[in-house]
Amino acid sequence: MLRKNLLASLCASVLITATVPVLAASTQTMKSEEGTLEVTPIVTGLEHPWALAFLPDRKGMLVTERPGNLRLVTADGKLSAPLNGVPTVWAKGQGGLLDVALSPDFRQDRMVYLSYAEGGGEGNKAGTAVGRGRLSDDMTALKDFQVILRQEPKLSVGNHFGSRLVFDRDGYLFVTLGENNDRPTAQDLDKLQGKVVRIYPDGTVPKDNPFVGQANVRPQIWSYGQRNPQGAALNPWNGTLWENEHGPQGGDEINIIERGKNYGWPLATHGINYSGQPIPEAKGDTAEGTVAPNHVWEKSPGLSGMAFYDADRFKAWQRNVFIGALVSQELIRLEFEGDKVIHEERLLGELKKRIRDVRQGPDGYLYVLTDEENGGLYKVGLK
Ligand SMILES: [Ca+2]
Repeated sequence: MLRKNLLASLCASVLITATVPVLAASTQTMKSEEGTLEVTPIVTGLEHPWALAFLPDRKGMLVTERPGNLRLVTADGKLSAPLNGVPTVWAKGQGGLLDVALSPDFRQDRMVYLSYAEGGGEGNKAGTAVGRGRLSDDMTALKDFQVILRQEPKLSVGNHFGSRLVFDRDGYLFVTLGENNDRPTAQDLDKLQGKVVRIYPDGTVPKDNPFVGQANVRPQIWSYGQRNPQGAALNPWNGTLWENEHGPQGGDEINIIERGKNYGWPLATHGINYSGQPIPEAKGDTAEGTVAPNHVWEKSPGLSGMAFYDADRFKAWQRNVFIGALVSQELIRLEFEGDKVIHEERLLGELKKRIRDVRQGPDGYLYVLTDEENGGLYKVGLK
């Protein structure tokens, strides 16, 4: 009888704890080329998490959830209530709250940058927007949130918003912007669809941007011909901006982004339409005046967040690049000779989850988000 009661109360406590996100302690091990992987869930119960940003001084990290919540995960794995002061997002299809990045001067200004899908277009369409707010001292709210960039006109009915936020070494903010599934816009310089833009942290335009002063051209544009860039990171060894983007059916790409260049979409692509037909505008997998991808996958893994590994903790991973894959449900590890990919390994397939983002933590572990209704944050290292 006693035993039965104990069992019942145990079951009850399990039921209660299972309804709130909790610290999960069970580490899984998986084989990999560089040794045994240790994969530890830090938080579960996240709703379609999209991005994370580490706070300084091991204060934890900010995590976005696509339906519109920004939460704090403390260093010991506690998940906060949604922060106040986050803008209303257009959470449909691929839209919602997307990337999060801290100001390079975060210790002084406490500015948090968000990218997200914003509604309000004609016919209930949406576009990507970027804004910033000051993280309150008690870390429960963003104060005085202001929009600093928006795609206008808004053309998306639910697809291809991008977007990633990357500060370079000089403090310029780069934003990758999807073409809203409206292919020709990626070549239209009077629109911000299908572009990488470069702005000051307050949204104003640097005078040395490549198209400043030209008629009917958006001066924020840094490069064009992008499709749906859902990954980007600054190369820590030389300061260049790397971006990855989804091809259509086939043709996911890594690009090294240079000032004023045309990255080809939809004139040049290794992919075809989902219908099996060629992309109507495509001239082939190359086109004159466009930059070929640095690396291309003929079969699309569904690329998302990207991280360069430059920590000391795991020597075997140094100078590698990691990219989350949504469709193939893996973490891609790439080895390089210079800028050229010479080897690829697929990790975390055992999880069977869409990998949305990967970042290197201050402790040298990788932190990975899974894009699921019950998504998780995992810490990944080598044994
Ligand atoms: Ca391209």
